[in-house]
Amino acid sequence: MTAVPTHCPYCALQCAMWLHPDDGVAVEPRDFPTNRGGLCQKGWAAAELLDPGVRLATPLMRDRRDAPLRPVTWDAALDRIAAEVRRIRDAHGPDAVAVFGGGGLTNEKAYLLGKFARVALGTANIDYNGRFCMSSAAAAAGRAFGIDRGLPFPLTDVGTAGTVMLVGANPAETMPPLAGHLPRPGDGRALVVADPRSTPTARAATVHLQPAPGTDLALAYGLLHLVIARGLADHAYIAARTTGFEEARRVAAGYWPARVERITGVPASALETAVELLAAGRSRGGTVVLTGRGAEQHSKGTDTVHAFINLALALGLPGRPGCGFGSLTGQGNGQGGREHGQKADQLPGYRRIDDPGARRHVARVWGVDEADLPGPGLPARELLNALGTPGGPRALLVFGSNPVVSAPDAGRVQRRLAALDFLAVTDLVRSETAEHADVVLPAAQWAEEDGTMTNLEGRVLLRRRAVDPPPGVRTDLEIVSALARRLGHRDGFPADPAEVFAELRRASAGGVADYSGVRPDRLAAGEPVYWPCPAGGPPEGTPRLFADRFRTPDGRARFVAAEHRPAAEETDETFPCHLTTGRILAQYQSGAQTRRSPTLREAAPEPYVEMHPLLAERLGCADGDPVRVVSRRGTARAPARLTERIRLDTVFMPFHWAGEQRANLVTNSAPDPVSGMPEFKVCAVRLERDRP
Ligand SMILES: Nc1nc2c(c(=O)[nH]1)N[C@H]1C(S)=C(S)[C@@H](COP(=O)(O)OP(=O)(O)OC[C@H]3O[C@@H](n4cnc5c(=O)[nH]c(N)nc54)[C@H](O)[C@@H]3O)O[C@H]1N2
Ligand SMILES: Nc1nc2c(c(=O)[nH]1)N[C@H]1C(S)=C(S)[C@@H](COP(=O)(O)OP(=O)(O)OC[C@H]3O[C@@H](n4cnc5c(=O)[nH]c(N)nc54)[C@H](O)[C@@H]3O)O[C@H]1N2
Ligand code: SF4
Ligand SMILES: [Mo]
Repeated sequence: MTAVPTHCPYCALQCAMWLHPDDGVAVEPRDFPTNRGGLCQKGWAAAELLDPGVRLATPLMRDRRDAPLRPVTWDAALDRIAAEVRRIRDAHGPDAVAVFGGGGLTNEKAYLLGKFARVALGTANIDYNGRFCMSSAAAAAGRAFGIDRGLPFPLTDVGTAGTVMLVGANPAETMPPLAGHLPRPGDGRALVVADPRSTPTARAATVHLQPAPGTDLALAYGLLHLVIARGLADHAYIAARTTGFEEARRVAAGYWPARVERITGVPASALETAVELLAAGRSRGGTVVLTGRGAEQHSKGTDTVHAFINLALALGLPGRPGCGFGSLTGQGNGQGGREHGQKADQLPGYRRIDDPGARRHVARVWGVDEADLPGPGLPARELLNALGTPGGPRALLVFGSNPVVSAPDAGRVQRRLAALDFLAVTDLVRSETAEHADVVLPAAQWAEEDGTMTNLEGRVLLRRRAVDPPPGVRTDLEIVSALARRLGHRDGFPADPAEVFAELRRASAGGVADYSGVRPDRLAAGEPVYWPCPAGGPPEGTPRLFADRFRTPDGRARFVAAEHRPAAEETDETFPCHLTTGRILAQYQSGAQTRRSPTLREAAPEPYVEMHPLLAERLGCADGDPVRVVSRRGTARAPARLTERIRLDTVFMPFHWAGEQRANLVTNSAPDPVSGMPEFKVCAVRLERDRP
């Protein structure tokens, strides 16, 4: 077999690679506009997970909660799931069976899972881990621009911009090949980074703003204040293309530099430099403002993203050639996964499930009565918290997420899972969540099946089957299809990805995320296709949005103003320190996959608590000493790592490890009122020395 062109199984950059099936499935980087022939360590090591030795090879089941999981046949496992679903549905109604999906699933899987929940299970309760990822950015972009596409322009536009600002993003570790598009010292371009830590990304910056965690909202208004005060706002653009500026101006008036310095800790002089660079970039190839999870994973994440959109609008960036605002989508299919109906409030094509027109259209495509389609269900955090409670879901089917490690306040999530009558998990590996399940189904992987992914630019890509899945393993589509059949749906749930994609295109037609004109032959040829791509329009779809109008009803972008407010949990005498959490280069997410890769495990064997040496001195601990990070919710344990690259009042923990090393035993699930995003990025903790 010859080399197969495909894309990486991990993050939303979806770097292009060749797979050589005859050579032990060797990975070779492939040239592509996004990764330009680069891969990170995770991409290089991706094929290690195809090894049957580290993955699930057969369905597992237990008859009682205290019994061990043991191998069973597919028929036994699927029959058990169908029987439990029927029993629980008959006793407690269809909403008692819930589904939890993932932003790593292909478009076809996300689509079929959404349809399976609404049609085969009849439940309103389907949601997914993307709520923990892009929901604040999505909510703000939807309101401000009328459409949520993480980057409304190709990534190469970032590569030509004279000034790039990154707020709470660390692509040097989270998307290394993307960093190749960023300004570099000495190349005449400017990089502004806002991050409480001096990350590898921040160290390459022209200006590094180092705000206290959870103060970006004030930071954004401080910048807007200066833009207006210095006469750098683009008033012609504001008048012609936006609404709501006066309210944003009124709020910004209250954020003079000295006050912002008091709230954020960022010196007024640094704010001034940042504003000069942001304004000057406009005539030097463009200015681009990008947010990441550092700004978004807060109980005020949506207002914070709005505040940076306000800044971008005041500077006249969105829709101007070479300029713009965007948010860096994280999960492999974080973009497509939030468009095709695995969200509680959504139908395919980014339609709202409470919109009568949307219901009519999708019901027709699905061949069901629109009155039978459920309404909106519970979003991720509420869904997980309601499991096994009176009136809450009693059965949960998980596809492609590991919430025991990745959900906020994970100790509580673990207790909720234990309170369920029935839990089924479909995964590649025996994840920490699978350990809690009554039935575990082994799924095929990226290199073993075809499917489409939508990358962080809204570009639709084809991932191809390069090798056969091991015997005993089935694809997610085959699993959903088989379950639907057992629940009485002989038709409507095909296992063939091409068939599902054809139906997805019809279901999305006329929606915000319109894929109806996405031609499979273009995807197969590797030609660019960006949604929206309506049938009959240009075959490449829409690489750049907003040139003439925004997607709001009046065609104008909206300023949305809100005052700064403190984090949901502030530091005090008992919990005097901020904890923030995030990622490191060699591990991915809950670590379910990457902790099983020998190369990556060697590169990053264990978590750590990053802290300033002066803080460590106060604690009486040296580099490498075991410490406990204690919050109101729980305790995580890891060795101390001393570095002057973090603020004195803040410690950082990566969240990729399980058991007692889980950062999420400590984090706060306090939600953003608009997006439901939990406050992963700041809570109050105390540090204690641990016994070795
Ligand atoms: N290696 C690796 N790469 C990944 C992933 C992975 O798990 N591992 N996951 C993928 C996914 S799903 C995602 S969502 C992306 C995430 O990509 P990023 O957003 O780049 O990743 P994070 O490390 O979560 O957060 C970025 C930065 O926010 C900073 N930060 C923390 N609190 C605050 C704050 O209050 N304000 C500001 N301004 N900054 C703050 C942190 O110090 C951190 O450096 O990465 C993707 N790529
Ligand atoms: N403290 C803290 N917590 C966080 C964050 C943070 O910054 N700090 N970030 C949050 C963010 S941005 C995210 S995106 C979430 C991610 O949280 P999770 O979604 O839990 O992370 P993953 O490890 O990607 O989980 C995916 C699971 O699905 C499996 N899987 C992968 N591909 C497939 C497939 O095709 N089919 C099936 N059936 N299974 C598959 C993997 O083996 C893995 O077990 O974590 C969130 N949690
Ligand atoms: S940057 Fe993301 S897509 Fe690229 S190789 Fe690394 S994990 Fe894979
Ligand atoms: Mo994410």
